Amino acid sequence: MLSGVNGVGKTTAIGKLAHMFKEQGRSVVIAAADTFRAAASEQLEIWGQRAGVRVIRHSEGADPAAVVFDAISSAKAKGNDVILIDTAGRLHNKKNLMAELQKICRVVDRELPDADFRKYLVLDATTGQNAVSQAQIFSEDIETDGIILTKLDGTAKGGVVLAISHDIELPVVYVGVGEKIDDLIPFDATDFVNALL
Ligand SMILES: Nc1nc2c(ncn2[C@@H]2O[C@H](COP(=O)(O)OP(=O)(O)OP(=O)(O)O)[C@@H](O)[C@H]2O)c(=O)[nH]1
Ligand SMILES: [Mg+2]
Repeated sequence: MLSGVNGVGKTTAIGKLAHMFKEQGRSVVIAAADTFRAAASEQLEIWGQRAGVRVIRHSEGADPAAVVFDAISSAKAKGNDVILIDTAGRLHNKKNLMAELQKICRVVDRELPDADFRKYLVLDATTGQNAVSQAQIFSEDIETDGIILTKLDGTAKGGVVLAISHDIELPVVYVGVGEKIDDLIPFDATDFVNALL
């Protein structure tokens, strides 16, 4: 499940992850649990087509947790082994939206108690120090397993990674380096530090 504030690159990262898992020979389904923003599901559908992956979607305004429930049922029926959950961009101070994320988590925990459920926070490298406070606040409300740091292809060097791993002790798992489907790479600390130096 990917979460994060508006526009950080969640949906793009879902598309890239779908492609990456497919390349690894996994069978993937995407849950379009951003039912909040107009056209979010359509955007995801395009990524699903590019990656060759099914997208489970409901109409705009539907309960995101219900979308996730359906995606899980569908994955069980079809024998998929990876479910990617896209969520609506939210400001961390919007309590109802955080509650919505927690509800999705409860559905996953209940329906797939043995799953390796990873909750990643997506952060935009170009937002600098603000990303650190986002990570702090999100990880208070949602148990977070790691960070996907996007837009590292721009001017940002991503020095913010050092602050995040130092202050919040969350690992960076993937970095986004562009807008194309294969512009997501697993984070490698040694490579990263060498590039910074
Ligand atoms: N250069 C660059 N652009 C990126 C990267 N990841 C995402 N983007 C761009 O950032 C913009 C927002 O991406 P989305 O994936 O729609 O972001 P989101 O977090 O899903 O946005 P909301 O659902 O509205 O909260 C798009 O124009 C993407 O093409 C990246 O790694 N590098
Ligand atoms: Mg999105």
